[in-house]
Amino acid sequence: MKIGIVCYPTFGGSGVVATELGKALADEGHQVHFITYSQPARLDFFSANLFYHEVSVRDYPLFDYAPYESALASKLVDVVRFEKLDILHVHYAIPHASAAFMAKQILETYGIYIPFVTTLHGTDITLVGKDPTYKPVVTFSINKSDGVTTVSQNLKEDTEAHFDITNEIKVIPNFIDFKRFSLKPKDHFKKAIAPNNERILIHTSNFRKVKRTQDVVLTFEKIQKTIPSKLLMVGDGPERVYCEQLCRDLGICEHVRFLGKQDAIEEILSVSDLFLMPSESESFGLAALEAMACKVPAITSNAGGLPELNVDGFCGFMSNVGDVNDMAAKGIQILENDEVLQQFKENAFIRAQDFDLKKILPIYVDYYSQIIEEA
Ligand code: GMT
Repeated sequence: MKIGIVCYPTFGGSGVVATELGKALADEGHQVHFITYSQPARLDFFSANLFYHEVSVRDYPLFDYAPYESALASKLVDVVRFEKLDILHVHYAIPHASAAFMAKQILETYGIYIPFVTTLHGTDITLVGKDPTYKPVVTFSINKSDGVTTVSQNLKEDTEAHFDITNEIKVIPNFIDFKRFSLKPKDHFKKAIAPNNERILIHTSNFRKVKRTQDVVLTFEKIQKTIPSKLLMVGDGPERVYCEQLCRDLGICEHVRFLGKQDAIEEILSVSDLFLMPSESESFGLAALEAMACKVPAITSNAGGLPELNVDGFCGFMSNVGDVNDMAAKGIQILENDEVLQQFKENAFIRAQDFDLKKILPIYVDYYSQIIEEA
């Protein structure tokens, strides 16, 4: 198949899923064309089946806001026409689904029919999409998509509850590529972080409010009173400064390292013992799956789609949003005994295998074929 992929080319989960999916499809022999405003973060190598088309938005003194959606739709028309694509797969509703619909309409005037699949990732529905500013466009473009997927059953139900959806939604969960995410021998790194063999806790995110990163610090502060431990905070974003201040206020700075944005996240996960994800809402929780693949159990909130990933008492525990006392108690339960910790680590790895790329990729391929056939 010749597949066009549209996504946000940033470190966010939707961009990661789109990029990893495109790479895997290309490995399988499909021709994959990424159409984005800059090179996706994990697409920094050459492959014969991968193509990248940059959407450049021309500025003009009249524009207070450059019309990205129109530039994207025009680029889609161009790429579909000249590369003869079979299907478009757009990740994140706004503005990708509506741009795809516009491109599809324009292409029909050339006698070209192109179906498009929209994958909803979470914040495009839970935070942004429900805003009246965007809701009519989000509803319309979901209903006009030839196929719609969500990354969890919870996100599907949330979408159906808050939008007037007439389309069937298919759930295809996030996936993990074990070729990249697996335990790496990084003992020297572990020694540098935890010279006295302390337990290592980790949080990775974009430090947006929805991630409740201050709860990570509060939970850690309680755990380290009982269990000698260190905390790694990976990523960057608006909440980071407040977390740093909180560490100062609590007097725990010597036990917390803020590492900023990191590419080789699997290496840092490989030295970690417990992952913390106390999010306010999380449609799936890809970062927790990446941790589990590297044998790191997770304490998460029970929000959104997290119960579809985290199996309470098996590969981690879940707590109510904001209940840092419960998260700390459950963290201590996992960390205080070597054998218990080892068992949770093995279980985390077992759970991650349910989301192996090898299992999820064929679901996408079959879905594309079905959509193309129905078109
Ligand atoms: O979590 C983020 O801030 C990034 C966000 C995005 O929209 O790119 O991630 C969302 O999509 C991921 C991939 O499908 C999911 O694993 C994340 O759970 C989801 N984030 C939220 O729902 C907050």
